Amino acid sequence: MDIHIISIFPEMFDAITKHGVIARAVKQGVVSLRLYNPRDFASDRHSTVDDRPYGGGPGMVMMPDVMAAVLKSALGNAKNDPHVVYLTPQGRRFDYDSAIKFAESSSSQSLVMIAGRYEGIDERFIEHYVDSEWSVGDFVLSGGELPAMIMVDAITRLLPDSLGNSQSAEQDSFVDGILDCPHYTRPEQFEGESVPAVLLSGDHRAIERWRVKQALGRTWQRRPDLLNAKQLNAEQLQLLEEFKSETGEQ
Ligand code: 9D3
Repeated sequence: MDIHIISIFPEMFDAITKHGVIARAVKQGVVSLRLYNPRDFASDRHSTVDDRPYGGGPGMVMMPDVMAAVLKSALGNAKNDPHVVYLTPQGRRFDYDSAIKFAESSSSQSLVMIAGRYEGIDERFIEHYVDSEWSVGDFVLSGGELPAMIMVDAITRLLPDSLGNSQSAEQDSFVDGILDCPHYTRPEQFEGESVPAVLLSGDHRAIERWRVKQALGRTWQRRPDLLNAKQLNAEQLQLLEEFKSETGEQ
């Protein structure tokens, strides 16, 4: 998948291109990332990319002509049928299902992601060039760079051959619509607490049952919205009831 990212702070993306899963995916050719700085496409000698808002008020607005110029450069490098994404607080909320859809379309579609700064981009540019608008949550950030990195990370790890261990993607929280179970490693005693005995038992069926029970129980405690969206089968309902009576909660 080729991803083209437009940002006035391209160095911020070193955070994902130089470390971890995405760096590995880039090295293996699973994904390619290219950055484009709107400043390089400004027409004045100060490389201005923003201007004061018509109608007055605080803040600055990214100029449509500069953004069109940088976008055309990115589109010129896109391999196939580019989809233009704009990261904005006004966008649709990005989640695991959206990440799957982007990953599934990755073989036939290039992605162009535009990270805004200031108050955002002139609306005429958005109407003309943007295919979809995305937010990563209901909190105010300083720009679209971190959201763009969040989306690239979530999508890249779903691409075929991206993770060294393809099993860990399948075992992800949310894959089954519920939270993960707790995890333990050595030492067996830590600050007076021992590891749950079942995990030391060697009884793999009992361990799997305990893990599913904990996952369901934690989802019930912490994210009841996820459980309500999911139809539990008879065994899952039984495990959740066991969790409730074992923890003394209802
Ligand atoms: C403080 C400025 N706000 C007007 C009163 C509007 C505003 C403009 C630009 C708020 C945030 C931003 C910068 N944020 C993003 O570009 C952004 C974002 C976010 O802030 N939260 C969640 N998802 C996203 S995607 C892009």
